[in-house]
Amino acid sequence: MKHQHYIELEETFGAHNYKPLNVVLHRGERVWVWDVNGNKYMDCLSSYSAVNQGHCHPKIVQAMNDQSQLLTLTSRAFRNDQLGPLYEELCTLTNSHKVLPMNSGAEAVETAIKVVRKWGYQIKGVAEDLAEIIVCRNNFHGRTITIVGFSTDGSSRAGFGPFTPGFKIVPFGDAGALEAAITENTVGFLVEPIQGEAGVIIPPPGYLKEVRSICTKYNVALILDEIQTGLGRTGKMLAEEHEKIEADLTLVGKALAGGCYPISAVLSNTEVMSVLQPGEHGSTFGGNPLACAVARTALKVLLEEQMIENAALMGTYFLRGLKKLDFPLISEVRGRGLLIGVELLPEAGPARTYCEALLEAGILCKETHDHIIRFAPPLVITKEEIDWALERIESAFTKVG
Ligand code: IF1
Repeated sequence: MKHQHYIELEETFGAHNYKPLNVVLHRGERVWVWDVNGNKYMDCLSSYSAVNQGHCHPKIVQAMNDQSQLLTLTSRAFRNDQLGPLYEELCTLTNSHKVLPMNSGAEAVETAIKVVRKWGYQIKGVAEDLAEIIVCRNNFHGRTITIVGFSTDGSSRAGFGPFTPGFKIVPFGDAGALEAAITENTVGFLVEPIQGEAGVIIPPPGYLKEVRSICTKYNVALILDEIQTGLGRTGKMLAEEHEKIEADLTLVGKALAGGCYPISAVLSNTEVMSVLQPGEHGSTFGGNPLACAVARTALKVLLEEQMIENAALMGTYFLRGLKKLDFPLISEVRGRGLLIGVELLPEAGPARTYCEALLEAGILCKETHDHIIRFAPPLVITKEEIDWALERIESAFTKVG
């Protein structure tokens, strides 16, 4: 079928909730993807950090093949032989006590909201239905009604009201503002260690440490959304490690199964999750044996192939190379590990134009807002592949600029 025909099918029969670049992909391997005409591209988005281990990692695919011929779904009405081992391996890797498995990142966020509210009423003693959770301006935590209700991005909220009450918004990176917003009804603070969608916004050094001590001081559950920053993306297993803190609840998803299967999880290293009793929360596919088997291998290769260390090394190398680009229309290059944002000056024109030029040059990436381009390749990228990319980024930017 022709490239254009695939596009027409999507446009004709699909809801238009995305405006994708007009590349029709057919195959992926490590950092590379090929379109239906055999053209090769470097994937510098990694499906928003869900393909950290590289496309179609052979061991992860093998695990998926093997388990899919054994047992794919049991529901949680019964037990299976993959869930417990995943729990143990996840807790060991993240220094957690408990795991609650879900499927999408948004479901993990919603689960955390339910758990800290219940913890607030039962343990902290907040009056029924008065629990408050503080979030940050420019947050991105998913697309459910409750989550977009506390978004500050108009396009995420418009037309979807009415929204869930009980949320307060404070500026990101401002620990004083967080402390000032806490009341006797505050049960949690939900925050991304680095704001991905907002444009790879890195908080001031020490922010997360201050936030940790404020939450401890006022007995507020610190919920770190590591769905995008976690699992090696920033050069550590979890981004919280850069400031040597531990959240009360940590949310992971995306790369948890290496981009081969949807699975997310709420990790708790305090007793917050003990408030949940049987039958009070769940999901048909949550903790299914196929997801767990794939996730176990995805975590294993992340460690065995030292992808996290590689993300730190290659991230520093990529960042340095981008900072050296001789392109005056770049206002800032920032990032941690292989989560990098290139901010353009307003006069550079829309970032989408640069993404289209990069597509022509063989690089797939995505603009966030209209003036920031995110570069987040799989963590297996090599120095030579980064050099290949830097050359083409420079020529594509110059061509547009
Ligand atoms: C889309 C954005 C990124 C996330 C964080 C929770 C979730 C996400 C920090 C929800 C998901 C995805 C969603 C996807 C595009 C992408 C995205 F542009 F939307 F904002 F990465 F920045 N917490 N992010 O980044 O996880 O329910 O999607 O599994 O909605 O288009 P999910």
